Amino acid sequence: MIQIDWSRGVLQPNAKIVERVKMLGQLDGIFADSEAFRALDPNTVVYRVQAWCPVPEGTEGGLFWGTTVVEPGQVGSEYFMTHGHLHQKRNRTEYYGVVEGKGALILMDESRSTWTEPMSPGSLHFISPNTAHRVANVGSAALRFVACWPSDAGHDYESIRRNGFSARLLSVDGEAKLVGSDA
Ligand code: PAN
Ligand code: ZN
Repeated sequence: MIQIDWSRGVLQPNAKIVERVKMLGQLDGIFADSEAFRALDPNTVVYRVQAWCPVPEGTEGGLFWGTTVVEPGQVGSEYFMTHGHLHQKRNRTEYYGVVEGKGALILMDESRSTWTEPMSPGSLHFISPNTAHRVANVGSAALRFVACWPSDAGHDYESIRRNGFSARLLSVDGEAKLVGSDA
């Protein structure tokens, strides 16, 4: 049996959960300010994902469950954020639900139009088909959210690595502001 601590999203037991840790060094090229990026320790943890995958990856009709914890921080004026991806099967959708912290869900549609949804405890987010998604922590404490997605969705990180999103979430005078990067 899997247990979730709803106050923090933590999944147990560890033996049945897959855990991934993303450090800054693995996010090279994702942040705009490469000078600020180089000045930071590449071993800094940016986010962690715990996932429960009750069926094999790629199974049609199954669902995966995951908890992501994004640490607070910035690379220059850009907030710590997840890599971001499209689902390999573009019509596969997803739910995100926030348990703790303050963030922004950054979404981009097929025409490269980018917008954000504010994330705070209790906010629930539906990620539509064909929509790239990434999460930024705009607060000063860890941002914790749970996610549920189809087991055959797959993850396309390459398109984001190549083309990015069309806008970035920057701290401008202490406020989160979406700034177009290739408009
Ligand atoms: C989430 C993400 C998780 C980490 O579970 O995989 O938040 O973000 P990246 O996958 O972009 O590194 C999800 O959207 N699954 O489909
Ligand atoms: Zn996803």
